[in-house]
Amino acid sequence: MHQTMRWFGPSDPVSLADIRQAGCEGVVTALHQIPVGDLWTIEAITERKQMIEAAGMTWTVIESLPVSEDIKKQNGNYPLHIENYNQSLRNVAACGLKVVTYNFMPILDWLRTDIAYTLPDGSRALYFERLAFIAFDLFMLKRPGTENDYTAEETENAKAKYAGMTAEEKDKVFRNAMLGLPGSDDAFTPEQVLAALKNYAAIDAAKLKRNLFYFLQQVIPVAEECGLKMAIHPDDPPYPVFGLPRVVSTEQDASDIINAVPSPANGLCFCTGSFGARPDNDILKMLKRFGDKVHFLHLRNTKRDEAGNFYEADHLTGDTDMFEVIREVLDIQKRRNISIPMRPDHGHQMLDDLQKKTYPGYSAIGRLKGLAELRGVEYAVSKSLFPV
Ligand code: DNO
Repeated sequence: MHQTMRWFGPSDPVSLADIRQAGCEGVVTALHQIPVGDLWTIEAITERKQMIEAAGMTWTVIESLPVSEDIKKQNGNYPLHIENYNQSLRNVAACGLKVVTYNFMPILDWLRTDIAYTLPDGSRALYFERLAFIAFDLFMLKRPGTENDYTAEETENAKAKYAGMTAEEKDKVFRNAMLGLPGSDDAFTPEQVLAALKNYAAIDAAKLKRNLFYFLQQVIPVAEECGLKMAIHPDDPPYPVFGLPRVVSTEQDASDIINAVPSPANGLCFCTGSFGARPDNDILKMLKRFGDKVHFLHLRNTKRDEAGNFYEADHLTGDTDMFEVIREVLDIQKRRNISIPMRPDHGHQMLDDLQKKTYPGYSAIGRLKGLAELRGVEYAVSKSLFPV
């Protein structure tokens, strides 16, 4: 696997030098300073690329070239945004980049209720507690129309949960649920979220999927023409939240997307952590089925419980058998004769990370530990199964 780490750009407290010392050959980043929907110019791309190369690495994957809300809803400025998207694709290809990640989650990207959940060893992880989330939705966001989304029992339990929470706990859940997009320090406000939700009132899962397919029909031919691979990232968590449809959550979704526009350019960012938060996603089966369409790998593990909660476990423990995943990836690589870019997605906050403010999930030492463990498994599997 081609080992990389995500870098949020010059303002990231984890530097390119840190990433290099972690043993990465490549960097995954985006031009976070450019507003969603605007054009990525050759100058801006080149400037970032040179920065990475000066640190001794390559810019392997763009994560993300974000898709605007107008494109997802197919209203407002969406024709212009698609035009800009296609020109940005041509520009990144002209600069020598090869893989572009994006997602199609409405309004919010990933969502957690606790970004500093203390594990028994004292390190901290990201956590999604279903009841805390429902309590937030019902009693803090006060979203209209929640009746259909939760059972009477869930509502009762959330009421009790909310009543038992201290002001500090409520504040923490509130801040975490309203966190902005990865790479941004701007949190959403409940007013913004409620207003944005209204715009999705008429968009159900079938409509959102049609909008996604339309987007693919517009951009995949351009990506194919300029030799780029598009890698869609799954929903996180992989089911509807706030009554919003989510259409990149299951094996069926992945297969629908791939079949919507058959092309070598139309593929997946296979995130074992996001798909894996859902018990009916059989990660290994999906990896086997979609192996030829995996353009980028996020390797991460989650531990679920029966109540619908999950936390981010160590990379090698949790519900996904990482040994089997890596063994399968090495098979795929051999068959396709490529080295698939991967990054250790997220990491715990541990040791010096605990003293440092980094983007949630993107601490230096925790991710280095994850990467080192994954690298060890890869080394052992490749030595034993594919001796040269
Ligand atoms: C979270 C990330 C996602 C991912 C986007 C891709 O840590 O894996 O935010 O970058 O969804 O567009």
